[in-house]
Amino acid sequence: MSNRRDFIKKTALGTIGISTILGCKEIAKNETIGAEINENTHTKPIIISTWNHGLPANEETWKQLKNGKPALDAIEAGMKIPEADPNIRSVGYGGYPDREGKVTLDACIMDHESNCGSVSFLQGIKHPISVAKRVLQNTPHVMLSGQGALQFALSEGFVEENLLTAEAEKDWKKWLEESKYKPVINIENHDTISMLMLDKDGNLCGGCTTSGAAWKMHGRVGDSPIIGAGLFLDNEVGAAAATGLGEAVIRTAGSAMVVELMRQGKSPFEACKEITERIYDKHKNHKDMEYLQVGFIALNKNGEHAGYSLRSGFNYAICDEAQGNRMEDAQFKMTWDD
Ligand code: SD4
Repeated sequence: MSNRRDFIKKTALGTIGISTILGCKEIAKNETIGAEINENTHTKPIIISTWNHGLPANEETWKQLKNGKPALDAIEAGMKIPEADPNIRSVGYGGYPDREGKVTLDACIMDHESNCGSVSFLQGIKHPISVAKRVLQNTPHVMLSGQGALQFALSEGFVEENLLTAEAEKDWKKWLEESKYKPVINIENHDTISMLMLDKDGNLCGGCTTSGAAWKMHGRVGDSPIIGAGLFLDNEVGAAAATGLGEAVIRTAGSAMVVELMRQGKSPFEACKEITERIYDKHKNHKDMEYLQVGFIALNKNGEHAGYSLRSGFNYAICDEAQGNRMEDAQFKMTWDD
């Protein structure tokens, strides 16, 4: 637990004075934990992404948009940044493997016409978000899984490669010494990346990509590739995405419910908070589940956005013309000590 406390402290300090440049203006951010709800942004386009690795992802997506690329291509390009980064242990190449030592990836993408593409339990392909986009564009299906997803990727020209880096393998071998099934979430602040975007025409789209919970059982699929759980949007209403313990998000159809609450008139903040609290209520044993963490981000048709998490430490990156690319600490229900 002390690790988590240190991490939370570090996160708070890390965000003080963060300054980022994004082809527009430089910003210095001074708010930290419990920052004001930022629901007054009315600019388009706007991109929001989970965690610190959302910053470079947003930056790339923004660049693509400015170069006139279609929204889905821009989302894909942004998400490929953390997927390719060997230092991010929870996404793509360099992600932690399952308990058998296999890196298995989940990803999905969705556009404003509710077209969806998704891959789950995909091995050996560095950019699952790109395969998910091809599923959307080139198949009559929404989701391909495992060997079939790999076969499809290869038929589309993707190249199979080893995604287990020496560092991730070392950590896995260390874990094997005790071999406890304890998904490690939110400790080092580099988790699943989910991205939501409202483009200049006022259309929504989103994506999500992850290597999932570390040391998961072989074959386990989380919420991230599941439309309605890890990601959902309705172009009439808004978009939502999740990070954290996938099982908890699937149980509550998390992202779909956040969007549905926005349809009923709730703000992004109110919707994220209500579903997070629903998850809390459904896990009465949360004290025995010290790894239980979920976080949601949401963006509505007006460009209003919010993030909210069950436990402290969740943050998300926001990028728009007015304020550039910056981090916001999400409000939360409880700390890791509660
Ligand atoms: C999963 N939701 O596989 C993913 C992991 C994650 O923050 O988001 N971690 O359950």
